[in-house]
Amino acid sequence: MKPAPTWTAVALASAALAPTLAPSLALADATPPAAAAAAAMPAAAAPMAMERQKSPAGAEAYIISPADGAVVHGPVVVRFGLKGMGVAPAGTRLDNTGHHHLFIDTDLPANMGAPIPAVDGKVMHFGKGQTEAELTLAPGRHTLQLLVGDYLHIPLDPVVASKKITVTVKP
Ligand SMILES: [Cu+2]
Repeated sequence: MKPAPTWTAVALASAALAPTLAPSLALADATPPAAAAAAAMPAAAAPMAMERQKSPAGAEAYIISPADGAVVHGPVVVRFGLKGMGVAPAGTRLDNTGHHHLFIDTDLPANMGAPIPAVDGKVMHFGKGQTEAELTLAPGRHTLQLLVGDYLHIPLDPVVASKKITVTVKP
């Protein structure tokens, strides 16, 4: 008859311990989410800002060709490279994808929170998921730079853009 009371005592001790541990664990867990929620407040308070799609860590856009500094004859075929994420047509919402935009003789947009504009001869969208383009450029020096946009043409966060390269088109 002795073992029965011993078991009961052990069970009671565990039951008594559990409620003591649970609240302290809950408190410890609550601190980081509360801090994160506070940090997220300014973004949530700006309903007009469009939510940017996240780019995967290490994603990179680059111009495969022409090489930076190349001297070429027109028309110029520009080949777009993308590492660490995929290409999807505009309008297709898929995680870790986007489509290319080519900036010719112009800087990337100052506002990365808005859809990339289409500017004739300066900013081209490749919304079908194209990975190259043939350009007719006037003779002389030109700059080329890629910027990846999401299904709504909004740059990703963090921004995935190539280095700006320079090409010289021979007359
Ligand atoms: Cu676009």
